Amino acid sequence: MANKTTAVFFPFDQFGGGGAAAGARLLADAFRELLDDNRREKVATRARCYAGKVRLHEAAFDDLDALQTWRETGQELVRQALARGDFLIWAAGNHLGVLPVYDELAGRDMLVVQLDAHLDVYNLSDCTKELSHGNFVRHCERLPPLINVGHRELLLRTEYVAKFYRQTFSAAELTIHPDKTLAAIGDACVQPGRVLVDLDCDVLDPAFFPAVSEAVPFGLTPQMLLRVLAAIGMDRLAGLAISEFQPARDAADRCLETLMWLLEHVLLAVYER
Ligand SMILES: [Mn+2]
Repeated sequence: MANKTTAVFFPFDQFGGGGAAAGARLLADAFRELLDDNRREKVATRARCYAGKVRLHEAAFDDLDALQTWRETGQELVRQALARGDFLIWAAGNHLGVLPVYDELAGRDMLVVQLDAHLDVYNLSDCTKELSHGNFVRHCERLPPLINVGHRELLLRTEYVAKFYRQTFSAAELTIHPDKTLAAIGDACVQPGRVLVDLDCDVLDPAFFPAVSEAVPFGLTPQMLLRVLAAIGMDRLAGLAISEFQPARDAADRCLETLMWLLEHVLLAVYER
């Protein structure tokens, strides 16, 4: 069981997916409210298993200095959390805001399972060559071992994708052959090190989660997302990153509630294991 949890809210959303910083800030508010509610509750609830165990850190990017050093600042926050042996919750703005986590995990004994509609290695004619939320995996000097689950890619060729990803499991494979694909995901996660799950919200189908900037049809249901997490194995989980939540496109806080439910579910799984 993890000693403590470091929950970092990292509202960075430059270079694609602008507006997702508000998502990270909204999650920070909701998360703080959750911890406060738990503290006030006099009846013994399951939430007591993580009471007093969560450190919350909210980064801010409201001046040029903070923006210029975003990557180093982020990496240092991840390094400190891992050095303490904490479980890591990383709520970024856009997906690029998870890059500091990748930077720090490269060279460590940890696998990243990326749940994302996109393989963020786009080099197509209409894509910027500069660092963006859609190509940042190409820009890593060193990458942690990477697996994608839930992509809807129909253009990039297998040999190109294989330069960056150890394995990929598309949303279509998961839908057509769920049991076989879930078993293969579980097999891919059997390794000496632990696993960080990197959830880009657009892995979910837009019918369930419309609050993203780059929605793609034929996505995962929230129920399938739970099955994927179970297949990875909660006992292997070292952290959860969340990104690309665009609250301006949410409807009656449905997507916010989806993410908060997931965070509570993961905290319970970590501290009740
Ligand atoms: Mn994406």
